[in-house]
Amino acid sequence: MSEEARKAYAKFGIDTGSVMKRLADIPISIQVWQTDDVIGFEKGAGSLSGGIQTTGNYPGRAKDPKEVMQDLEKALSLIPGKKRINLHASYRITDENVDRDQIEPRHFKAWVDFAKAHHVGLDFNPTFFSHPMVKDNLTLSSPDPEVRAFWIRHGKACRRIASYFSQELGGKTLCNVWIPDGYKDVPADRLGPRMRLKESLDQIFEEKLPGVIDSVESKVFGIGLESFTVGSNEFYLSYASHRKDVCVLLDNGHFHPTEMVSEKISALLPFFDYLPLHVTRPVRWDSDHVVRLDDEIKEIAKEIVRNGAEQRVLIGLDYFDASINRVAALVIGARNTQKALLQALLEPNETMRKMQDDARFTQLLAFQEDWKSMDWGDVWNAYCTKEQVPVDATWLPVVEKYEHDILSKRS
Ligand code: RNT
Ligand code: ZN
Repeated sequence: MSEEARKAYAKFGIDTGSVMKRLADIPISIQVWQTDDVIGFEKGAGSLSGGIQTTGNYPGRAKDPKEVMQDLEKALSLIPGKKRINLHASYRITDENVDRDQIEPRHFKAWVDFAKAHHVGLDFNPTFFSHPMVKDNLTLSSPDPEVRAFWIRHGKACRRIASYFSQELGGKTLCNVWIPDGYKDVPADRLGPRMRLKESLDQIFEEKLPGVIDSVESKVFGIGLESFTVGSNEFYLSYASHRKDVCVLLDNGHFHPTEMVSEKISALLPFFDYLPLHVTRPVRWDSDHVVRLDDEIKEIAKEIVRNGAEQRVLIGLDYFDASINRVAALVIGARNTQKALLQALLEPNETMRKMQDDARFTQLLAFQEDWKSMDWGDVWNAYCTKEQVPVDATWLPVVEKYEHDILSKRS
């Protein structure tokens, strides 16, 4: 790093060395599903359902565990700092013909081996979509008791697998429940489905399991399910506050376009030990574009860092773009998230908080704006070098070579 950059920050009491250490310690959970367009490894898997969609047909999609792991390895080698891998139940690796309600830890042993080899933690998600037992777009809220029972068994099985990950790898594993349940058109009964969802969740969360952080993820609508979502924000917030041992996950693609998840973080931190996030970029809808270094990600990062919540807000990426190189997509979104965190760590947060408390708002505005042209890019490249990953503008050729040698040869 240039001496000028170091000095410029030191002048405001910011030690770039300790900032880099803090940044390296913030885990980013990398979504396995970006590598294969959310298809997974189940027999007959192929089409994504549940109101979510990948669009694009870029060549080189990973099609089996070997290819997915190969792509993840490449991405991990280009992303600095602490990483985790975020799995879905549909990514189990086994020759056994087990359905989702029968899965066990051993079906995920290969992932534990992968995680150990790459010194990463694992997070987990039950898969409540792309399956014949999703009946009329419903799972845990279905009026059919058999459908509900199937998905309750699945939820329970997944929490045990999450607990196994934590036992094997140390630390805690997030197990996040997202269901697609909803209606395309105006329902005649809104309470019935929500009461059934509540009861189903109660059963799923009944067993106390060590090492698991349980969360529930709301959304506004899905494609084909525009009029009603059973698991809305208010529903899950109430559910989680009521129970205390479950937290809510905020996906920043799951709110109305003028609502900001950055604004919600400080509203939840006083009440929950953990606040998991799905970091994504919605374009006009929950489109899950690759995370750019835009204003909202910067604001989210500030809310995490200046509240000292780097180990309480659990950052997971959740986007899936099939129209560009998928390894590059992972790298770009992860590095942008980290750049936002770095910028936040480099801000003189205490000085600005004091300005606010003293009602020195002119000073604060001037300071916030001037701060935008500080030379954080210099610190970023120094950080990448320290972490032994390529600096900006040098990682892409690595991915291009990988595309040429490996991805372009995939059928
Ligand atoms: C869907 C949710 C959910 C999924 C992943 C694949 O709208 O965001 O989190 O994207 O679980
Ligand atoms: Zn999500």
